[in-house]
Amino acid sequence: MSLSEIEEKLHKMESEALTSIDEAKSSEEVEALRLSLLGKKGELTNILQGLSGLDKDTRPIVGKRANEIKVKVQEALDKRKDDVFNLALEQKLAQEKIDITLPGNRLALGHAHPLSQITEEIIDIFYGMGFSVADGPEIETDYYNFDALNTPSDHAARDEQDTFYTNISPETLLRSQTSTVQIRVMEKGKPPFRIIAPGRVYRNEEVNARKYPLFHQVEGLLIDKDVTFGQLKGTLNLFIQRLFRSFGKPIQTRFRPDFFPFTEPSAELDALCPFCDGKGTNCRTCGQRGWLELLGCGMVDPAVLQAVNIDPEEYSGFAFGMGLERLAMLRYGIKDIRYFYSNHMDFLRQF
Ligand code: 2NM
Repeated sequence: MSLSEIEEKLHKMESEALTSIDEAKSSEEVEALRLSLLGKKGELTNILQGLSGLDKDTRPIVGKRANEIKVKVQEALDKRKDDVFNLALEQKLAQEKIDITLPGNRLALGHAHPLSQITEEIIDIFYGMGFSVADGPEIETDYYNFDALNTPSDHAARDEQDTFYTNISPETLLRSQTSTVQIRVMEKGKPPFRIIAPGRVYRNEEVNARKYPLFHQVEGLLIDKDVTFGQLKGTLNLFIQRLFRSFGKPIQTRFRPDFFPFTEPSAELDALCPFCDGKGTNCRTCGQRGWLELLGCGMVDPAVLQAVNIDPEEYSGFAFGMGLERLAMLRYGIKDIRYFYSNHMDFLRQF
């Protein structure tokens, strides 16, 4: 073979190699080409190995040219490998494109139970008037539930028909009011006191739309020097305005005489029915009465103060108690107390 024939063969080999490299579609194809072009049995290796058979003048020219091709092919292989990699990546990215404007999967978010919500609101309102929160046990003794609260031994509330006694001991019961907490606080501390006691209470009652053997109360207590019934009225009237501010109008209140063993005098706080504005006609909420009974209250009986070693000559105070289910039913327009304990999502989601 003449030099020019060899050179032509090399040129052809080079352009064929570069073309096939350019046409490789994957890194596997590129690696297969690397092996067939540059490997031990590759075409170029063959030529470079055959150099010794060439004459002295041709050998360096062919050798130089073959080495040039080897470097070119190596570079082309490396470049193609990068290119197919980037191409594959681009294709993958295009295929797996994410539409970030699609709505996501919403996590179901819970919220506080309506009874917890109204408890928090009531606590907030009394915080604003300087009260703090106290709590105590739900399993009580008849001393804290009745005796210390000036409840006579023959009082109807003590009856098993009304109160749940336990088999722990004859005097152990489920508290029927959270005033037990007030007694415990007064026993331990020194006046003045300004506390509210929210919590569960238990009364042995048949279930209906308005009654349930377990319900929730907030009871309040203020003990100081020279406390007046006027302060009681002012405090509770302001509380009612704030609790029912969602009605968007002032709520007219009135105090009617009532009786509790632990207060004297005692009163019932009524609100003019905000649903019928006191007219009563066809009003289901106030049962045609025009007034809603909201809570009980009064001046703490001196006998209660004596039971916790507070001198009634030096200190006086007022107390009040309210049922949360009843207030929540009025506030949110709930028709049946059993909804609070049914755990139906359709009910709970409304609050
Ligand atoms: C009520 C009504 C009136 C009351 C009394 C006391 C205590 F401990 F000071 F004697 N705590 N709560 C009270 C007074 C509760 O609930 C209708």
